[in-house]
Formats: sequence, C-alpha cells, structure tokens
Amino acid sequence: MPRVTLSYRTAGESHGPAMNSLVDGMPAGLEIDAAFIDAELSRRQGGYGRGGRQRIESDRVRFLAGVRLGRTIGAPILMQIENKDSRLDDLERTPPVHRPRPGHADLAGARKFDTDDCRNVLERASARETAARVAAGALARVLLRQFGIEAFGFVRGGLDVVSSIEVSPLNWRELRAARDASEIAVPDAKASDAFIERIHAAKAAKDTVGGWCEAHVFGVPAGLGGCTQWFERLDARIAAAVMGIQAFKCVEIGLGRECAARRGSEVHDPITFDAGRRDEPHGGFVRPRNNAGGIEGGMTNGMPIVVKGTMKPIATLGKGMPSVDLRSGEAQQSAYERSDVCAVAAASVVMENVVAFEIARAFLERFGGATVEQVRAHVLADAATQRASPKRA
Ligand code: EPS
Repeated sequence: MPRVTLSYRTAGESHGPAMNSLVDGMPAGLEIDAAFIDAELSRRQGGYGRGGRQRIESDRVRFLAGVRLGRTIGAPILMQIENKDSRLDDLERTPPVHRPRPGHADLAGARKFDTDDCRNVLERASARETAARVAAGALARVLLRQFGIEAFGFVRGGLDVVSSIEVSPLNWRELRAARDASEIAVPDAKASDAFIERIHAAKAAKDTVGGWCEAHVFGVPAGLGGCTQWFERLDARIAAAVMGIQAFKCVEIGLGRECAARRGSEVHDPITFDAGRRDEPHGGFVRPRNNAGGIEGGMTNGMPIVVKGTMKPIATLGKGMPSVDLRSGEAQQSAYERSDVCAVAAASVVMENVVAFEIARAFLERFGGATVEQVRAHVLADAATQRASPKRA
C-alpha cells in the first residue's frame, strides 16, 4: 500500500495578523466540515479561568489552499485563523518585555536569541498558537470520523480535585454531554464545581492553576504504528505531540506512572477471543481491561487509545514571581500582562486534537491512498483479512 505522510506546521504570532496551519498529505475527496472545525476552535476558546483575550477573539477557520468546491484536492491545505487583537508592531500597546516570567519561554528564548526583549520569543511561544493545532487536528478528525474513529478529551481535575469517573466505549457520549455542561470540561458535576471553586480562589490570590487532561480515541483499528524502529512507535509519537503542547510536563499512556506500583499480573491485560465480536476494532481479541491504553509494542491493539497529560500552571501570575530586569540584572518581579488564570479546559481540547492527528497520521501510513475512496478500499481489504483470523475459529 502507498506510504503517505500526513504532517502539519503552524506559523503566526499571538498578536500578529493570523494563526496559520499547513496540513500536507491529506487524501483528495474529503468533504470539509468547517462547522466541526469551528466548533472545536470555539471550544478551545472556552473554560473557566480564561482571560480577557477570548472576549476579543472569535476563532473561525478560513481555507486558503488545498480545497475546491468544499473538498480536498490532494494538495497542501492552508488554514488561517484571524487574530482580532493584532497589534504586533504597535510599540505602545505591545511594548518590549524585560522582566522574564519564570516558567515561560521568556528567559531561555532571550538567551537563545541574544536579546533583552522577550517579546519576539513570547509572541511565538504563546499558547495562542494552539488554535492552529486544533484546526489541523480537527481536520484530521473529519477524515477519521468517516472511518468510525472518534476522539473524546476532558479535564480530570487539578490541585486537590480529581474526578474518579471511568470512561468506556459505552458511556463516552454521555460523558461528553456532561463535559460540555461543565465550565471547566470536567464530566462530573461535583468535581467540576469543586475545581471551579479552587480556580476562583487562585484568581483572588493573583495566582494560577494547571490540571490533568485526558484523551480517549475509540474505533481505532489494530496495527497502527510500529515496533521495528523507535520513531514508528505510536506511543512515542503521541507522547511527543502531547508534550509539544505549551505547559505540558508529563504524558502517560493507559495506566502510565501507576505501572511501576503494580506487579506484571496486575498491569498486563489478559487476552481472550470471542468469534462473535470479530467486527469490532479488536477483531474479537477482547481484553477485559485496558491498562495498555490501546497500544502494545508501539502498535494499536484495537482497544481504545487512552492518553493522560499534565499541564503546569500558567506562568503569567498576577502577583508576579521573583525575576530580574534583563537590561540591568536588578531584582524585579516578573512582568504581568493580561492572561489566563487557568487554561486547562482549553488544553484538553488541544490534547484531544493533537492525539487525533497522530492517529490519523498512523492510519494513513497503514491505509493511505491518493483519494479517500482508495483509503476506504484499503481499510475494507484489511478488515476482510483480519476477520479471517484465527483461521480455525
Ligand atoms: C498567552 C497569553 C494570553 C492568553 C494566550 C496565551 O494572551 P494575551 O496576552 O493576548 O491576553 O490568552 O492564549 C490565547 C490568546 C489563546 O487564544 O489561547 C501566553 O502568553 O501564552
């Protein structure tokens, strides 16, 4: 089968004219669902604890290349999201920043680019860039949904609040409704209220809050990714995509960190076979639990993909942090600009979409074609082979 590499890059500064996303490797003939992409962009703008910027922006995708008459044409796809708060060259409203914020890119970037003004670095390092990543991931999901693959992201909690909800292929749609009813994307009303209360208190103290995000992907066929080279391993690729989100400090697949606290028999998922369930993504090889998070040996095993990500608190604190003025070396509190107190709800949308992009990339590596119909033919051919195994069952 042809090897297609789906990829994307982004360009744009937080207060420049626009955020841009260039997606390459998407097959031709995919009907663009701009309403779905825009809905994901809107979700990313929401969440309790966001700052004033989101009242200015109303993110919408505009296709500048790769689409004709509402369908992809097999060419690179350029998506643009306008920044309404565009003022990069206005030195009065967007002045130099000389007092780096601990935890932001400010100091490391100023040293890298040999400057005492952190502005260029922070404009590009800003999490505003994640709007472009959500656009790329949501476009990939338009493809995945044609093949019954669905992603679900949410916030599990933060500080001392941790929801104990369990997610399964049977309840995730219900949980999605609960998530959408929560201002902080926690699909558990009690935990949601408690977490919002903690964020409110942090805001009053001019402080910030991080949190735990989760992404589950359902309907992923077995055999995506690879075990023959380290960079083919899907868990490695997902980890890089999630760690690449601003402020993420930890990524786990399935049971994750908890693996080290249990013996093997309590970690690995037993294998059973049920011929009546051959049409499910696991091909009838039912696993009574999913500690592996759907990936073994760097390849999908047909169980749902489960990814956890930890976001640190926003580095822009209302009360500042001990820092220095880069011009003089004098001790000063770090700079404060309008910012978010907590952006974990937004981060969960970003995570859901970047994880989905990696699944789509691996999906096209296995089933790719020049057109969506060629991809479909490859998927059906593979399903027929899978259904014939085990031969004697
Ligand atoms: C960010 C600072 C804030 C955030 C921004 C990320 O922007 P501003 O300085 O314009 O208020 O709101 O995130 C977004 C704009 C967004 O759309 O997510 C930072 O420094 O990282």
